[in-house]
Amino acid sequence: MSKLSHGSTNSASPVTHFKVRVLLVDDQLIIVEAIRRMLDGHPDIEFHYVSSAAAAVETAVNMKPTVILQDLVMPDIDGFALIQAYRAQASLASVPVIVLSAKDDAKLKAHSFAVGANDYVVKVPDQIELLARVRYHSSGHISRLQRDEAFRFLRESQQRLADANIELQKLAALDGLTGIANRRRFDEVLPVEWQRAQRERKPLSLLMCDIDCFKHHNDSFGHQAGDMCLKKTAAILTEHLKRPADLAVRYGGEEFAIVLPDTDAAGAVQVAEACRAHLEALAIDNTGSGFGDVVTMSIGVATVVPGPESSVRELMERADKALYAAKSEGRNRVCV
Ligand code: GH3
Ligand code: MG
Ligand code: MG
Ligand code: MG
Repeated sequence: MSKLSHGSTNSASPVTHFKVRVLLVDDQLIIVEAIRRMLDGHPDIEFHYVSSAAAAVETAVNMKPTVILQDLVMPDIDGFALIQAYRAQASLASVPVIVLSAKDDAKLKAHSFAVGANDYVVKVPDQIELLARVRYHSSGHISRLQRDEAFRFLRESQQRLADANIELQKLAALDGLTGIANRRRFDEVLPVEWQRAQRERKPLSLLMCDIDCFKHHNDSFGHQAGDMCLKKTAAILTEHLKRPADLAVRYGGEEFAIVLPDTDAAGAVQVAEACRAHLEALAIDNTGSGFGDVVTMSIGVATVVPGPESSVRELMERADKALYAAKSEGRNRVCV
């Protein structure tokens, strides 16, 4: 029996060419050969046969024919009983059955239809007529397969689109250079954390970090060195976060921000100081900057327990002010 060969099952295209899978059930090999010659060589048709009635049902269940050509007179089981046996199988209940009978007999025809046949052809039929009947009875099945295929393709396309959207949303929240969250993410998260802190009457801390004399580093060591320094700084900030809700973002240029929910001033200063010391310890060359020979950063820390009158802007302003103080007091320090 040849291999199942409906169209491609990959999801690239809904265009598939389903073949008509004909199963001939006949004990006479001369008939099998005659029918085979009529059906073979048509690209839309796949010919299969079984000559033993005893094996017919099992063969049919396994090969899932589009249409069955059924001989009536067979040695062990007659064609009528076989048609009834097909109809008792869920997978064969609606497969079209064309009776192939030696006799052009009205009673046999009537009985064939009574036990569930869909058509009756006197053998040996004319090739054109047989092809027409086989294709006619298969058309519903093929169009169902095509419809299923089209639906499957549609479902998969929708799933791919949804996945791509999720990926896009993730990408839209990330900074392209450093891979950490970006300003957009910060703008989403900070108000949410602010409201949570207000509701739960818990402290919320914000760190604004700015690399010192970064323009000098860029000018003296090149833009690529500057980019590398930004990546290292981003990695340090992320490394020093302890809780899942903590968020480090590249706020813009050489400025970073850290949001620390449920963290008091002492805890926030501790994180800030650890980040500052870590960057300094990397000892990235910044000779000639006028403020030390290695890259450092200044960090402003603000902590609030949001009251009913306070606003998220207030927290930002306080962190900015603290950063400004850290710069004016000599850089490479943490100010509150
Ligand atoms: P200060 O200590 O006062 O913060 O001085 P500064 O030189 O760090 O600050 P300034 O704002 O004058 O310079 C920031 C520099 O950061 C200038 C800009 O070229 C550089 N910069 C901003 N974004 C990027 C980037 O994506 N890559 C690189 N390599 N440099 C950047
Ligand atoms: Mg026979
Ligand atoms: Mg700056
Ligand atoms: Mg700077």
